[in-house]
Formats: sequence, structure tokens, C-alpha cells
Amino acid sequence: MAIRPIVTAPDPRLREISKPVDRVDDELRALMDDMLETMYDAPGIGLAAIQVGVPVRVIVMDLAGEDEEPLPRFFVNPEILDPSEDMSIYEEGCLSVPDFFDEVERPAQCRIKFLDYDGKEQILDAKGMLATCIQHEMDHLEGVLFIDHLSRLKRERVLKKLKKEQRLAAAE
Ligand code: GNR
Ligand code: NI
Repeated sequence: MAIRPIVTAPDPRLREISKPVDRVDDELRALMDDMLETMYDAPGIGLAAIQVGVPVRVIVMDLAGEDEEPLPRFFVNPEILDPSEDMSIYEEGCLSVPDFFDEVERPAQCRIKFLDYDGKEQILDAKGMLATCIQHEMDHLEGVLFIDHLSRLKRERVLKKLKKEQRLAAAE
């Protein structure tokens, strides 16, 4: 396993639409293992493959608390079914948009159809943080960031700050 560098905005790769996976094989499992290690190291609670620069429809996640057993989850080719009409608001952050947090409103519940680590089809009913996080990650597969759900003013302010930081880091 290896920790891979995380792509940060406004890197254009984060705008790519990720491609479906056609086979869950050892090569894909190696990517998922690296993604999980990268996510734990960051630390974060979810990670989409494009965040390590690989444009495939793969997500890893672990919502276990600090004093709980780790509970890694793997989602290959996820699809959202039956999003609820009731919405919930969570303060979100993103490893690709460092040091910025804001509230986003999303369907409170949804059902997710996906392939697991072994390539087996699964259906999961999600609510709470799991529903929010899976929708945040599914957005990444479509080239969408959580800041796209905010006002243009807020989004542009964040992107400008990130650009400036990257310019300063490159000049070191
Ligand atoms: O670590 C993360 N925390 C988080 C908090 C609220 C809503 C979504 C997330 S996902 C984020 C990791 C990440 O950027 N995944 O794409
Ligand atoms: Ni994110």
C-alpha cells in the first residue's frame, strides 16, 4: 500500500468525469487500498479516485469515530437510487479544497447500488453523515466539488485563495 498525493483545486483533473470500472480485479483493489491509506493519512472520511488523479468511479470511506473500530467501505460504480425529498444540512469539507468548510444541503436519505471490494453487487440504505458523504463523493465522479453548491462569491473567494497559496508554494 502507498500514500498517493492528493489533487487540490483548481487542478482541472477535479473537473473530469470519471469512467465506469469494467472489472473489480487485483489492480483495482490495489488502487482502493492506496486510496484508503491516503484517506486515513490525510485524515479524511471519504475519498474519490480522481482525488488521487485516477478518473475511475471508485470511492472509499470510513465514518468510524476515533475510538471505534475502523470500518472501511468501498464503492465501485455507485449509483444513487431514491433520494429523499427531505433535505439535511451538514458542514462539509474536502481534502481537495483544504482549510475551508461550509454548509451544504442535500437529500437526507438515499439508497446506493454499487459493487463492493470483491466485485459483488450491494444495495445500501444511507442516512445522516453516510448519505451526505456518499453524495459528496459521487459529485467528485461527475467533476463537481462541494463549493459548487455555494454562492459564486464564496466559491470564487476560496479558489482565489487556493491559487494564491499554490503560487506562493511554487515560488519557494
Ligand atoms: O474528510 C472529509 N470530510 C467530509 C465532511 C463533511 C462532508 C463530506 C466530507 S468528505 C471529506 C473528504 C473528501 O474530500 N472526500 O471527497
Ligand atoms: Ni471531497
